[in-house]
Amino acid sequence: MSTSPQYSEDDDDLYPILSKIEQPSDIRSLSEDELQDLAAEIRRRLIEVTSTNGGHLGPNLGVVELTMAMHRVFDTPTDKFVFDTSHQGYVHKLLTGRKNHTFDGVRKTGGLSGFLSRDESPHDAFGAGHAGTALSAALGMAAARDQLGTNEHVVALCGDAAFTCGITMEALNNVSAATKRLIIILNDNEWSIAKNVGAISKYLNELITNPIYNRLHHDFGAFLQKVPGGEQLLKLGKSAEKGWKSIMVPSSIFETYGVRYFGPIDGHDLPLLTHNLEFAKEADEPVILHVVTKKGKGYKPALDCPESFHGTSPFEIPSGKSKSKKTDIPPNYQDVFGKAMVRFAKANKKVVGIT
Ligand SMILES: Cc1ncc(C[n+]2csc(CCOP(=O)(O)OP(=O)(O)O)c2C)c(N)n1
Ligand SMILES: [Mg+2]
Repeated sequence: MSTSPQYSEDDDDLYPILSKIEQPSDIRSLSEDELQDLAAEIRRRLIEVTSTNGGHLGPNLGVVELTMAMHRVFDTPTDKFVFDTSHQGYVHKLLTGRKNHTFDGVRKTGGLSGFLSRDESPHDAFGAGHAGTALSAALGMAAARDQLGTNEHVVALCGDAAFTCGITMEALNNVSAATKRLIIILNDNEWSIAKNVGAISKYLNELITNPIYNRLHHDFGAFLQKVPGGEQLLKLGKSAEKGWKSIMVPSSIFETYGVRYFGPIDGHDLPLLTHNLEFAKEADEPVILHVVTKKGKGYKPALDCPESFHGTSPFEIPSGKSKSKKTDIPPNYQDVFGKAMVRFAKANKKVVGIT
C-alpha cells in the first residue's frame, strides 16, 4: 500500500478500476470480479487518505458494498440519496467524480468537506452533519415529489444510532401519511460512536438473531412454498404475503408505522444487496431494508477498536497507532466540560446525591 499522502497520475496504476470511475453509471458495466476489486481499491483509498487527513474511517469502510449497490441500482442525481449525518459519505464521493486528486483534500482547508454538501456535487441531495436528520429530509423530498408528480426515487440511508434520535422517530411516525413511496436503508452495525445501548438497539439485535425473521427475509416466496397451504397463499399475491407474514411472526415495529420491513440482509454481499435494492425500487409502499454491516470492515485496527476509528486523527497504517503525540493534542471541549460538571456536582453532593 502506498503511504504517499499526495495522489499522482502514477497512482492510477494502484487503483486501476477506481481511477476509471468518473460517474456512478461507470460501475454498472463492471463484472462481479471487477466489483470485488473495486471494493478493495476503495477501502485502500479510504485508509490511505484518512491515515494522513484523519476522518470517519470506520463508518465508511462499513458501507463500501452498500454504497456501490445503491449506485448500481439507482440513478443519482435524478434519484435522491440522503445520508444520515453524512459522515459515511466518502464512498459516495469516490463514486461521484470526487476521487483521486480531489479526495486527497478531504477535510483540508479549501478541500472536500468531510460531510456531504449540496454545494460540492449535484449528487449530494442533502448536506448534514447533525445526526438523525436523514429520514425527515428524505420524507420531505418524497412528499414534494408526490406533489410535483415526478418519478424519482428517494433513498434514506440511516445508521442504527439514527433510530435512537427523536427526529427520526418523528419522521417515521409521518411516513405512511406523507408518501406512498420511500426507501429507507437501516445500516445496522450495532455502533453509534460508541456501542449502541437501550431498547432500540436490543430490538434490532432481536430482529437479526430471531430465526423466524431470518427465514423470512429475501426469499419469502421460497419459504412459503415449503409450508402447508403456502402455494395457495403465494397465488394470492402480495396482500397474502403480508397477511401470512403477520400470522407467522409478530409484526416488526416498522410495520406498525406502515413501513414494510425486509431483513436482515448481509451488507457486504454485493449481489444480495443489489437484488434487494432492485426489489425495493419496484415497491409501491414505503419499505425499510435492514442491512447488517461491520464498522471498520477490511482494516483490523478499525475492527478491533470501532470507537477510535469512528472519527480518527492521522494514524500509521500498519499498526493503526495515532501519528500525533499525546502532548500535541489539546483536551477535547467535551472532556473539559464533563470533568468540570463532575467537579461541580461533587461540590453539591447533597443536591445530586453523588458520593
Ligand atoms: C445532533 C448530533 N449529535 C451527535 C452527533 C455525533 N455523531 C456523529 S455520527 C453519530 C452516530 C453514528 O452512528 P450511526 O448513525 O449508527 O452511524 P455509523 O457511524 O455507525 O455508521 C453521532 C452521534 C452528531 N453528528 N449530531
Ligand atoms: Mg451505527
